Amino acid sequence: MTMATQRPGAAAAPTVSAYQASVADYWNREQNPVNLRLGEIDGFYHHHYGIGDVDWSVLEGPEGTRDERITAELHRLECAQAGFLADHLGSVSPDDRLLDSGCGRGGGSLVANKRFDCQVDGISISETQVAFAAAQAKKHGVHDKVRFHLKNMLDTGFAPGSFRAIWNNESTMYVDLSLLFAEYARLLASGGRYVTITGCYNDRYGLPSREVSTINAHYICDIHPRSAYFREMANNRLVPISVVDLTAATIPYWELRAKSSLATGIEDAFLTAYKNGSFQYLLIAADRI
Ligand code: GPP
Ligand code: MG
Repeated sequence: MTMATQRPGAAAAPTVSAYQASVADYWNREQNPVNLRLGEIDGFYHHHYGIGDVDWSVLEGPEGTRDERITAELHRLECAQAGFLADHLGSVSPDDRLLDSGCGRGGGSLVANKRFDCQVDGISISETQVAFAAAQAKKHGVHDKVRFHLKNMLDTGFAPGSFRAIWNNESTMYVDLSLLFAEYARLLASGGRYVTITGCYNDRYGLPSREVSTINAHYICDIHPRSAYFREMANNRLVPISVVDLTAATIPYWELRAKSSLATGIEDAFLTAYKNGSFQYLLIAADRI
C-alpha cells in the first residue's frame, strides 16, 4: 500500500503524502490579512513571526491610522526575524546557491538575495505560494537569480552538494526531521550551513501542552520537541554552531498582534505556551561536516 498521492491536474507536482496534500490545500487557500497586508508594504511577504522590542507608541495617535501603524510595526518585527536568520547563513558570495525550504510567498528568498546578491531556490508544496513567490521575484527584478519550484522538501530532486546554505523558517513542523535532515545532508556542500527558526515544545515541560496542541490543530502541523532537532542533526552530519533562544524576543510581537485588527485567534495560544514554558522559539544554525 502506498500513501503517496499525486494531486489531480498538477502535472509538475511532486509526490506527496496524503498529509502533505492536506497541508498544501491549506496554503493554497490561505489569504490571511495578517500576511497579505504586511507584505503589501514593501513586497516582502513573510510566513513567520517577528522578534524584537515593540514600539508601543503605535497604539497612540490618530485612531484613523492606528491599524496602519500596527501593521507596519508587525512587518518591521517580521523583517527583523528574517534578517536575524540571514545573519546566521555564514559567508555567502554572489556565485553561491541557497535553498529556502518551505518558502511560503518568497519573502525570505528575496531577503537573502538582497543581502548576498546570491542565487536562491525557494520550494513549496503549494502551487499558489510558488506562483505568488515567482511573481514577486519578477516584480523585484531578481527572477534571474531567485527561482521558485513546486517541490517536496523531503525529496527535492536537486543535485547532491548543490547548496552553500539551506534554511527552514518555521516549516520543519510539517515534516519528519529524520527524513528532512537526511535530504539536507545530501544537498549541502561540505562545510555548508543549515539554519532553522522554529517553534518547538520544551522537553523539560514533558509532552505537548494544551496550547501547543491548539497550535498544531490550527496550522495542521506537528510541533517537534527541542531534543528531536539535535538528535536528527547529529544523525545527519549537521553540527550545531549557534543555538539562540528567541522565546523572550518574540513575545512582544504576539502581544502587539493580539491587539491588532489583523489577529487570527491563535495569539493567546502562543502567548500562553511561551509564558508557561511549554513552547520555545529557537534559532539553530549547524554546519554540514
Ligand atoms: C507562520 O506562518 C508559521 C507556520 C504556520 C508554521 C507554524 C509555526 C510555529 C512556530 C508553530 P504564517 O505567517 O502564515 O501564519 P499566520 O497566518 O498566523 O501569520
Ligand atoms: Mg504571518
